[in-house]
Amino acid sequence: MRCRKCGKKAVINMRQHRLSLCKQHFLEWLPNHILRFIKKYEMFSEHDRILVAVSGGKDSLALWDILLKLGLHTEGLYINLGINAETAYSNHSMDFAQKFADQRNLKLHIADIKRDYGESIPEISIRTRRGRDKPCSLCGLIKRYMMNRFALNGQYDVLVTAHNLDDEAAILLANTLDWSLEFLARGEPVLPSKPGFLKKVKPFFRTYEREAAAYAILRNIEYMRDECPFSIDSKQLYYKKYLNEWEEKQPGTKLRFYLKYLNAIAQGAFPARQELAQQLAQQRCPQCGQPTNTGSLCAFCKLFDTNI
Ligand code: Q46
Ligand code: ZN
Ligand code: ZN
Repeated sequence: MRCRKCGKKAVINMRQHRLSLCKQHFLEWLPNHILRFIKKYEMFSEHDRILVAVSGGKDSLALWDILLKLGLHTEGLYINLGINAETAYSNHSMDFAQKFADQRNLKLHIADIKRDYGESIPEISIRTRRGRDKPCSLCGLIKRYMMNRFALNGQYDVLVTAHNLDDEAAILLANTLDWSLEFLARGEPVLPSKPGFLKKVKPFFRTYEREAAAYAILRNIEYMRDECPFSIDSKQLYYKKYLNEWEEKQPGTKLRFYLKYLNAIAQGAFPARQELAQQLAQQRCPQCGQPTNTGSLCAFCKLFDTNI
């Protein structure tokens, strides 16, 4: 396997692009590839204040590194979820994110669910009896809320997350199997700002997980390799496994699946989206002021409501 650009030994073969590259050309190619789609989808420009959600894992640190390389003005946000029993997963992940930021003189903000709201994710999960063995949907809700609030309060222009193509394809598969129209209506890589919500973008939406991992390793980025203890046997990993099998037989399956879905959205496949946006704009949570479609406390504030 030889690099298509220089003929040296290739370090990665991206079968979906029919492209093999050596270390030097891959490290040049990936940031340019990302930049091309940042521009095409009008995610942000060099004038914007960008908040990058970092987990300490390979994807978010590789993406932060690339945004830095592209000369963009970024700050990071790490959310400590308090998943610290046995493996100290949250605290270790935070150390990797902090080290990355310190080495490059970057600003990393730390939000901490236990410090700010009094309980960790596992504790909230036990008290509310929501997903005690697998608090992932609760965790997702809390992360989305905290990221959005922090980004709005800090008056950033855009919130960036490092969801890669493997994540997006697995989420899409899960939502399609459930015909979950509400989630299918908002799976695009750019969610424009609307009242109470900052613009949210996913620059890695066309980047395979193995490309992000290769980039992190080749750039010698130190990242958290352990997975969250709650991810074991998660549905998302299960769907990723199947998608990888299909990808192996037919290179480009994941990319095609997700891009065709974006085409379907563009053709108006999920009109529920407009109605939902209007409902959200009209109603506010009496506790925190965030938009909600329930007419009462938002889903986040409900978690801490002692009247329930
Ligand atoms: S951190 Fe949270 Fe993930 Fe852990 S509890 Fe589940 S959702 S697996 S990305
Ligand atoms: Zn080369
Ligand atoms: Zn609220």
